[in-house]
Amino acid sequence: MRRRVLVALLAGSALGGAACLRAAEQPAEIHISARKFEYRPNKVTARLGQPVVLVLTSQDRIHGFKMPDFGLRADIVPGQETRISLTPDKAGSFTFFCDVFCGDGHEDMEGTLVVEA
Ligand SMILES: [Cu+2]
Repeated sequence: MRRRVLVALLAGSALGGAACLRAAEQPAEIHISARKFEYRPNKVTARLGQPVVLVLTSQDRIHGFKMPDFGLRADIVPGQETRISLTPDKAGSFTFFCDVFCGDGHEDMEGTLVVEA
């Protein structure tokens, strides 16, 4: 019984379909896809004090993800998932942006995390 649940979870993860299998105590995943010169979605929402995992992927090349308000930064590499755990400890709107130069338009590559109280 226990083994069957584990197998189902592993299969779900491999397919990227973990959302429907998510156990209540696990942090919500926020998926963000990067490409020149945007994030999709470019506005995501979390709740104050509720753990989330940012799951970042790239469709074309290496991009960056930097969110100074929470001291976060990571590379987003094509073919990989970059997972960043975050438990927002303040409410408001916080900007994240690309800090790996990716061409003309790089400066406009940004998004917003809204943390609701
Ligand atoms: Cu860039």
